Amino acid sequence: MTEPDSAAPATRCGVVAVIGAPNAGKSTLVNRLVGAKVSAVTHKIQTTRFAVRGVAVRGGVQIVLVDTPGVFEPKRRLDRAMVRSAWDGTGDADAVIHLVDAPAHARALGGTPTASDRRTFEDVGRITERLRRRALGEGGGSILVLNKIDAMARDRLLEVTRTLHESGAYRDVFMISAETGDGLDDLWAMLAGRAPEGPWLYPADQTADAPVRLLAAELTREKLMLRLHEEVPYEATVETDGWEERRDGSVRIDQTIYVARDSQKVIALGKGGATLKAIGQSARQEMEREFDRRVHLFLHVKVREGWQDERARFSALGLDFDA
Ligand SMILES: Nc1nc2c(ncn2[C@@H]2O[C@H](COP(=O)(O)OP(=O)(O)OP(=O)(O)O)[C@@H](O)[C@H]2O)c(=O)[nH]1
Ligand SMILES: [Mg+2]
Repeated sequence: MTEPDSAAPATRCGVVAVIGAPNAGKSTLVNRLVGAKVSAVTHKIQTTRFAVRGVAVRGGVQIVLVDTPGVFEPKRRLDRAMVRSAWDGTGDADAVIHLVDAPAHARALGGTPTASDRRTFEDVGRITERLRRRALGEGGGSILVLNKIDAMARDRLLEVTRTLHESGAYRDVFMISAETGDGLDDLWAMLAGRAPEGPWLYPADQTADAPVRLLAAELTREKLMLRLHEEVPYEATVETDGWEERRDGSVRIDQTIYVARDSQKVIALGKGGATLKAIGQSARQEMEREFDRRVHLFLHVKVREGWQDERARFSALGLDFDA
């Protein structure tokens, strides 16, 4: 006969999806809570292309955070697959956070909004509507989290909160700065308090569940997005082709950057290959930090017209080609 082990403290584990318009700070929030870089962050929209799971642990609680691509009106096939991946990410979650760029929302409500503020405002409206319908169906309600409060006057927050809260889609409101960490302890306390009792889904020392080759490709794509302008980053994708462990503990990583046109290859290479070299250098440095080992990184640029219509490129990212 086995006695129930009453001495062992109960563990908790919850899955929390973070959804929001492009550029709301979803990846910044997930990285911050996890305490490691599990998802790419840039100032550009549409940085995250597929749902990424980061694992955060504090005390006896493990929270699996699902970072998702921004939700916007999709036009291309890749956009559709990204938006589908975002909503799919909320499917098996115990809780859904809707992260909103509060300063952008405040400007759209009554200020001097930019075109991108207006787009964000519309995206937020569509997300709220879908979450509202979901709340009616499941009686749950999502968590509204207003981000970037470091970048706005506090008195504007009230109006933002009121207009979003009256939709009835949300059961809680939090105000945070994912960048400075302001408000994150309160947010964590709520998430931890509501996490169901149960065993952890991941080992205590694991922070991400994406294969390391995919994480490495994302780090390179982040550097490429930061360094290249206009349409190039959106028409590029990165794949890890080779991962070779060396006896001295270092690793050789070979990656291909696919671009859609010759002119983009010229830009990606830069004068005498200088741009590619700089991208490679900062990607390698970050890989060495994240993987805690020496990295030899070899980047190749290939023109692949129409890669955005190739099934294989989508499955490399875990995206649904037929979304
Ligand atoms: N001032 C300020 N900026 C922030 C904050 N959180 C994120 N940012 C910035 O907002 C930009 C977008 O951040 P991301 O984390 O990439 O946003 P995202 O929602 O993941 O974007 P997509 O993946 O493109 O949908 C970056 O430049 C961040 O540094 C914050 O709390 N305050
Ligand atoms: Mg992101």
